[in-house]
Amino acid sequence: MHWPGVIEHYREYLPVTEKTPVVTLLEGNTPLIFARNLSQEFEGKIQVYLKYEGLNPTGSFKDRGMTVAISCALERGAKAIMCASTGNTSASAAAYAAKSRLNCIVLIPEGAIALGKLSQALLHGAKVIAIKGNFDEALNLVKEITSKYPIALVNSLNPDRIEGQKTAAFEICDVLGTSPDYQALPVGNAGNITAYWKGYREYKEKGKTENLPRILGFQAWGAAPLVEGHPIKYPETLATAIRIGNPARGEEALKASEESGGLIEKISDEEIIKAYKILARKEGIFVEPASAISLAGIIKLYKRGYFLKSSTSVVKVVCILTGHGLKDPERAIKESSRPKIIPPTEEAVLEVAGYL
Ligand code: AN7
Repeated sequence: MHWPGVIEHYREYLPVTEKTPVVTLLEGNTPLIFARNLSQEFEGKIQVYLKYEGLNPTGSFKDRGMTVAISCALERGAKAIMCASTGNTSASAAAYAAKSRLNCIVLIPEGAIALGKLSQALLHGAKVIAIKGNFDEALNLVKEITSKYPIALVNSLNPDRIEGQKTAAFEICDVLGTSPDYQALPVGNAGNITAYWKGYREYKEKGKTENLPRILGFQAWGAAPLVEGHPIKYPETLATAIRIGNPARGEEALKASEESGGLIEKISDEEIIKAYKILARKEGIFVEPASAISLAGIIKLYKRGYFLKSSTSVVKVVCILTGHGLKDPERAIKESSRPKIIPPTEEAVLEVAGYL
């Protein structure tokens, strides 16, 4: 089947008309992978599915929201777009802006975005500006500037972003034939958790599914405003994608977890790295650290006996893997042992490989 991108595939659920100039890189339709090895580790009590959003055109889930945000901005006559970003939004905005010939300005926190993401935004030709400040400060500036100048804001405060991103929930239900029992995902600025919850509810209202999943949102320990109950002025975590102290859609994230009967929890950087390695080594899936928090959270809750309270015997859990591992190659190298350097002889190779 030819996949036409999320707007054409889910047109009836999206705020587009015949007149909307659709800008697409054929995002969406990402694989939902059954994690057989991982599921065994949960003693058959949990079936883990991985929604590999890193396989979107720019390597993250942001493309789903960006195709809608950019198409709708164009329809309204926009000539320029702007966002603040911990990296992935900037890469996605830059790519879709290039395709639609829009001027793109991105504000990033200096020194705090992963190399892959920076390289994307730069090569796609966005005006990349680094501020001596964090994401939250960058977003405040973007809100100010876009309210005064004719520049469209494409952060997830823009409702079109949420509309596009909710299509991932549709895809999960379309593949499983039902909604999962639980859905785990990272929470940064809280746009994606808002989008998923909206998507699941809409699919149920339309009669496409009978149930709703419990939404499990995870924040990094040093950047967990929704768990602590107040903004964090200096958020810290190695998962730079979610190094956010004052989420724009925080209220909605709390609502999603409460209404669905789920929760929002904080996870340490050590737990994130452990899950990062498990995904790579047990399932062959390379994600960026922020994405590994979905699995890290499941492991933590499992150890606590959280899933035993569930009524069904085997629970289906979908972990959203939001961004590709190649986004942050420096982290992968930092967490691994360097290759040994040896003389170019058969003996030396076999010795290091453990065959001698
Ligand atoms: C890989 O790019 O905020 O809770 O500016 O890149 O919807 O913010 C990225 C966020 C999870 C959190 N996983 O999603 C940005 C940005 C990855 C991410 C999140 C982000 P939201």
